[in-house]
Amino acid sequence: MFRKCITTLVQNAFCSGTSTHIIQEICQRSIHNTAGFVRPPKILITGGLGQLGTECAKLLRTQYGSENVILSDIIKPNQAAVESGPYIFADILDFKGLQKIVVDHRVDWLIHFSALLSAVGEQNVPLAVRVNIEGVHNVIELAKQYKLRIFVPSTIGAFGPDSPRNPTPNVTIQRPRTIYGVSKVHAELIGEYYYHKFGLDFRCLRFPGVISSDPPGGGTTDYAVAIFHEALRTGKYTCYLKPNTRLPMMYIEDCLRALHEFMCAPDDKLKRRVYNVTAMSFTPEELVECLSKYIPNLHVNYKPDNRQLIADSWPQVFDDSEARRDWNWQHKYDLNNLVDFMVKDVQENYINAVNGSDTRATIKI
Ligand code: AKB
Repeated sequence: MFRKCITTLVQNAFCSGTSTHIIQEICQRSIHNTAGFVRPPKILITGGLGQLGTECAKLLRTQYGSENVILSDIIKPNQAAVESGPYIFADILDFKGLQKIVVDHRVDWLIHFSALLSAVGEQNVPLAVRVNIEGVHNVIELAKQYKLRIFVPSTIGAFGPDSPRNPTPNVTIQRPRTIYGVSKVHAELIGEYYYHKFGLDFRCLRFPGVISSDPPGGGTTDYAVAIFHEALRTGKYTCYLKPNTRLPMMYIEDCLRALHEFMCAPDDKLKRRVYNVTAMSFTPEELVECLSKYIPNLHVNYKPDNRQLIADSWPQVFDDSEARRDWNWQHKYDLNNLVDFMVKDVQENYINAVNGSDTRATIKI
């Protein structure tokens, strides 16, 4: 079906004199097989049961077909994950196992989400080194051997106290003070090295804090997700960052659209392999002010812990002008519509789903 659509699209594009931009895009998004036909890419997502994996699979499955997007992790999946499309066990520390998956499933693109985030990485440095550094060695080498296009996310956490924080440009000093940040700088550099040395199609976006109704695990920006769950359930929240801690953020839909557009961007548009992307920057008190419109009696207090030190070394405002210039990155969600979507999503899918609709905190939707 997809092949037929693409073939027709390509024919129509040529016949109707469609711009080369569209033709390039069709070609970038698809793979030529030996018979010269185009087919959708076969995509493997590692760390698929983390914050981004399931939603990323959902988006890519609408584009390329359910059977072409394989979600993987070492965690036992729930029923919904199994029913939504292919799900397999993949341990990123097992190189042979990864080779077998790529060969058996004829993988073309690898989206590598497996990682320990900033706060949890500090609690288990040896594990973070294994997952975030050895894991990246494995997938980069794998992508080289099998000529895969590979996406590895980086982060605002790849910067540190010596970096300019407002704004933080695409290329500047990077001296992070967390193992998470160090491992992400390493991923950026080894990916770029493989690109220059071996022609590996390595693509990397530095994401800010990503906000989704699915809870993330172990990050410094997680307060901006946890607050929705807690505040809607109880009308209260204790924030582990100071009220004026400004950090770059984006809604998950923008984040995954950025990832997909970047994966499809024609090679000749990419002046770099690593780009900053963002949508907004806000502080806990600005988020609380916005959320109070929905929960008028919301009560938030502030008890900074060691995550404050991490946040204080990170960018406050992220300069993503190079992504906007080179491959036309544009965000859609600002603080107001992000809060509106999050309130509805968390209320419907988490609070009401557990409690029934009568026991929620008094909210105005
Ligand atoms: C974290 O807080 O560790 C992550 C990130 C910004 O990379 N959300």
